[in-house]
Amino acid sequence: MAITYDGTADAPTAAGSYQVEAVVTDPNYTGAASGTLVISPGNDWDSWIATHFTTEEISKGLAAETVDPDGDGLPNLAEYALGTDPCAFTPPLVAVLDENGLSITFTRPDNLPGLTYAAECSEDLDAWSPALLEVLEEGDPETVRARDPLTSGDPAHRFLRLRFTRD
Ligand SMILES: [Ca+2]
Repeated sequence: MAITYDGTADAPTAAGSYQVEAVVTDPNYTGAASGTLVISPGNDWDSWIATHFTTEEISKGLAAETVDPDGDGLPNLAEYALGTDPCAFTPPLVAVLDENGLSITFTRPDNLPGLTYAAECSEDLDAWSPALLEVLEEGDPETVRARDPLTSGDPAHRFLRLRFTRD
């Protein structure tokens, strides 16, 4: 049996779509089959980096967690956490003030491995305390809201931020 993937005998490992041909090579039998092999990219950090950055960009440090190559204010780890493109401008997240407090609503890919989301609020950008993080709508992506109910401190001077941490 001879099996080829896009015409070569080497089985692919990178994400993509490959034409597979299988041909019986036994002199006493004949047969052939073909199909398409689809390898989907994983959703872990390393797969995400490999999907969005070239080897050269990675070696230049453009794929590091805290770097922001598209200059949109979201470092790469935040782009990964939010499921956005690290090489194209993403509109900033907007905080909304209403009768329930200060909130930021965002979407995120479901079940990114090894990633923790947290929300924190502050009056002075120095001391931060935990804020509520609630899933509004499950799915992939799912919709999540970070909320500071403004039940303590000075509601006129409040800051709300999202924190993403990788194991
Ligand atoms: Ca960015």
